[in-house]
Amino acid sequence: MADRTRKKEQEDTLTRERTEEPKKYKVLLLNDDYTSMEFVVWVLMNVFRHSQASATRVMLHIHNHGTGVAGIYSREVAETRVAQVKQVAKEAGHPLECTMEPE
Ligand code: TYC
Repeated sequence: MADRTRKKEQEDTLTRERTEEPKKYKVLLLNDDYTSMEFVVWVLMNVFRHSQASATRVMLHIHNHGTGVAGIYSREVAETRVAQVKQVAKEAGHPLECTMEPE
């Protein structure tokens, strides 16, 4: 392939990557045997802005299935939410775990 053609292809690729939607990340809460249901509902309402009904639904899903999605965000916001959950869980003395993964 001519060098010129290869260069053009590379530019096209770079342009396409720049115009793609930024990746979104799922923030997951993990079940455990010690964190109270009330605290998980509080986290879902106060960190992830769920209504009481939605927070209760998500908490019960995590309790029954082991994990569940608290919210979907840009990388930066997801990182901030994970850090917030870890901080409030630590302060409250709960072992609640929170992670993120690409959508
Ligand atoms: N399994 C916990 C209990 O029975 C409740 C719980 C739900 C804990 C969701 C963590 O992410 C969680 N008290």
